[in-house]
Amino acid sequence: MSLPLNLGPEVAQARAEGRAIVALESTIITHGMPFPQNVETARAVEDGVRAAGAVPATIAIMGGQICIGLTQNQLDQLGQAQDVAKLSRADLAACLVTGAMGATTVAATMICAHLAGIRVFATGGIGGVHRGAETTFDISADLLELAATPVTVVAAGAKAILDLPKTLEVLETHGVPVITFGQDDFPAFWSRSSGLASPLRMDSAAQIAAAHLMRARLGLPGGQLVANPIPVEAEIPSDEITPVIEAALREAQAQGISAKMVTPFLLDRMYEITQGRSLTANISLVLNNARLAAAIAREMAAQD
Ligand code: PSU
Ligand code: MN
Repeated sequence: MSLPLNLGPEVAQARAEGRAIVALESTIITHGMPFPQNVETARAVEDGVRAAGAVPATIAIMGGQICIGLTQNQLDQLGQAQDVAKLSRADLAACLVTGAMGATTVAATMICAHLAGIRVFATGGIGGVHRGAETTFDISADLLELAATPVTVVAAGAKAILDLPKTLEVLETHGVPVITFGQDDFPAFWSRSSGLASPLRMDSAAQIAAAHLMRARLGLPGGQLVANPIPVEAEIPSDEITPVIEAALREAQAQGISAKMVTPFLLDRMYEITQGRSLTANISLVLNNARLAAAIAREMAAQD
């Protein structure tokens, strides 16, 4: 049986021509931002990839197919649908078999991108080790996917709703290169610095692309995490965001939020507490990541 892979026309053409393609996830659309900003942002991010000379491929599961590159209609449908499944590695096959609509997380997007031969992926923030993981065991499957699947993921670091030191430790254990772009400190999503040193630093897209290709030559499985700091003008300093994070975490605990609902719950509460400012920052950093990912994808296409 063939793969249930459905390439959008723009992606199919780019693939035939060997052009640079950047994968984009869909959980950020269904579970990360409210409508209509989710759909507007998804379109702006796609345009940002095009303006930087690559082709965007937003990935989601629709009608029993892995859709690589959504039409405007599909994007609208996804952005407004209720009860879309949040898919990680564990849920992907089941969703394809049942025909339900599913949004791909970082982990699932990496798997689908790799099946389609796409090596670079831009998002906002990755999942990680949650605070209190020593009792809940809540560690995102995104981390293990980075260890297994050869896709370079550009994110603005990880949110400080997570336990960032433990997140870096788990990445280290599993052999995932964590490369911060243009600075020594690992960024913390809304803030440019987490106060933690980044394991690696690179200052050019060409080097990041070369490092990805070198890992493949060495026979090392897995991808790379590229941490791209939020633009200065969009940053929310950590002394402002920390109390908001703590309030959201307290509410999650009081309401017994667990498993897959933890990240969406926290994002939604932070949006409300900051009166939308967390979303404005989120949109700005995703656009910034899309541009860097496009530059890396172009370098990779040029180097091989
Ligand atoms: N972090 C964010 N925004 C997001 C997500 C994470 O700042 O939208 C989404 C991504 O799709 C990520 C997923 O892959 O949440 C991680 O979920 P979990 O923690 O349940 O693994
Ligand atoms: Mn989790």
